[in-house]
Amino acid sequence: MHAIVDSTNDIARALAEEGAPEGTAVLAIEQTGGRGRQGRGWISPAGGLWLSIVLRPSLAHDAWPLIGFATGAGAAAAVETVTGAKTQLKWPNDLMLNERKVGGVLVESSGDVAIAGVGINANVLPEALPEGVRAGATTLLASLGRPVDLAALARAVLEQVERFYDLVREGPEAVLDAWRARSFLTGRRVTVAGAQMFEGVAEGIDRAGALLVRTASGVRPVRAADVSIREAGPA
Ligand code: BT5
Repeated sequence: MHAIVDSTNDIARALAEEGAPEGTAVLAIEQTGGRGRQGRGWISPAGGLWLSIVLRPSLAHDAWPLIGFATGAGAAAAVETVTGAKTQLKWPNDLMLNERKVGGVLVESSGDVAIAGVGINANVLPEALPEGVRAGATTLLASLGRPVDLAALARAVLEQVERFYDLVREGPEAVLDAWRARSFLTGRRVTVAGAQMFEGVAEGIDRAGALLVRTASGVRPVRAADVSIREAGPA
């Protein structure tokens, strides 16, 4: 447990390079350089759960993307276990509560190591998030109207991520099904902003974890993109 760090993923990576075993966990009260995907920042004030886990997957490399889905499913299950609140997962890596982002997952891999980072806005006041982020975000404190036991949440995330990570070895379907059961986008009209921009209806995820989007010209698998809900208009 650290007080203030740049990013728990960086600390976990450094520990892994020194030989830390699989399952080593790094927690911080506050991050000053919390990271999202593609160089984006992750706002991490005190009160949140900022956690990274060292993994040394004995998996074929084409199965590694499943680690992100396992981590997301684990984070969602943990919040549900500790709070009773129903969460959803927005492809590829957002944890949603009441239609807003309450957390996110960042899995970074190099060599034989993957670092699974989980951020959950637990006991965070919405005012602690900058205005631009607040509009699409929520916190457990704000949504539930009461603080959560952060230590219990941390324990639950570790247990549940381990549970789903272990399932990856048995093949993709069990993990993907757990993820699909919480899918935020399925059945909704979306705008996909990736290599190309297009609209359609999200149909779910395939065996490789690609988002399937039905368009007028057929179903398109989306491997990397930002996807937003499109509220009105034809698909
Ligand atoms: C994520 O990225 O959602 C992954 C977040 C992972 C954070 C954890 S905390 C522990 C570990 N250590 C790290 O340094 N990271 C991991 P992405 O999908 O790229 O979303 C980033 C975007 O979410 C930002 O550009 C903001 O718009 C928004 N955002 C930033 N902070 C937020 C917050 N606290 N709550 C909700 N949305 C936020």
